[in-house]
Amino acid sequence: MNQQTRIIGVPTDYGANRRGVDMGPSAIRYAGLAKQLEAAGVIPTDAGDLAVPHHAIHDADAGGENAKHINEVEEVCTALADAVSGALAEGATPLAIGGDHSIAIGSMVGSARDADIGVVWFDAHGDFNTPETSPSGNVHGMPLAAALGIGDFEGVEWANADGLKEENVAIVGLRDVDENETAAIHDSDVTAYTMSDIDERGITEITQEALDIATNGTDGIHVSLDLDWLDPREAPGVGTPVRGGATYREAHAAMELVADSGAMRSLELVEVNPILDEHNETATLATELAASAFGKSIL
Ligand code: B3U
Ligand code: MN
Ligand code: MN
Repeated sequence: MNQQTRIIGVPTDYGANRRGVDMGPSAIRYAGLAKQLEAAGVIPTDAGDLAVPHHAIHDADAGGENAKHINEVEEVCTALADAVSGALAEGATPLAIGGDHSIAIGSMVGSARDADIGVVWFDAHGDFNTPETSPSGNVHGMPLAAALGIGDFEGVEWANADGLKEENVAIVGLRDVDENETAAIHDSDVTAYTMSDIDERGITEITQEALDIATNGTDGIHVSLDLDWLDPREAPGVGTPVRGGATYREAHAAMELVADSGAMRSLELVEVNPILDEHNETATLATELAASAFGKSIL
C-alpha cells in the first residue's frame, strides 16, 4: 500500500519579524504540492489550515517582550502538535507547511509524543536562541532550544519534545549564528555542520552523517527544512536570506538521502514568504524538495 501523507497548513507569522510568511501555505499549495507528492508515489490528503489567532496590528503590539507573541505561538504549536501526532496515529506522515519556523516546536512535540525521535535541521540559522539570548525576540530563532528545553524553556510543557534528545539532533548548513547561540550549541550535545563543512566534505557525506546521528537509537526522524537553507539565488522568497547557501542540486541530493534512509516520520517546509518571492519559485522549490524527501526519483 502506498504511504499516506497529510498536509497540515500553518499560516502563521507570529514567530517572525516579517509579514507575508503567513501566506506560505497558499503559495506552496498553489505551486503544486499535491501533484509533486503524487509523483513521489505517496497519497496526499490535505487537512487544510490550522486556525491562527487574528491580529490587527502586528509588530507594534508585540511589546518589549523577549519572546514576541509567545502566547499566539503556543496556541498554534499546541494545535499543530495534536495534528501531527493525530496523523501519525492514523498511519499518515505529517507534512506541515508554514508559516515561520516557530511552528517546528509543534511539529517536534507532536512527532515525539509517542516515540523517540531524531531531528535533521536544514537551515542557515541555528534557531538555538532562548528568550534571554535572542537579539530579536523572534521565536522563529528559538525552536530548537524550545523543543530541547534549554534555558528559559526548561520545563515548559507545551514547548518541550519529550522523546527528543540533544545527541539525536543535527543542524546542517549553518552560516548565520548569534554569539550566544554559538556558545549554547557548543555547550549542548547537538551536532552542527556549517556551510564550510559542506564545502570541505560534500553534501552527501554531511547529510549521511546527520541522518546517522538522528536515526541512532530512535524510532524515526523529523526533518525540518527552512527554505533559507538554500542560497538566496535559488530561494529568494524568504524573510532572512543569507548568501552562500546550499545549491539546488545539493538540496535535492540531501532530500534524496532523507528518502533513502526510510526513517522520516514527519517533515516541515517553513519560511516561504510569497511577498518577497519571484514568480512563486521558492514555494515551487519547496514542493520539489518535499517530493525528493518522499522518494521521487528520475528513473
Ligand atoms: N538568529 C537571529 C536571526 C534569525 C533566526 N532565524 C531566522 N532569523 N529566520 C534571531 O533573530 O534569532
Ligand atoms: Mn529556521
Ligand atoms: Mn533560517
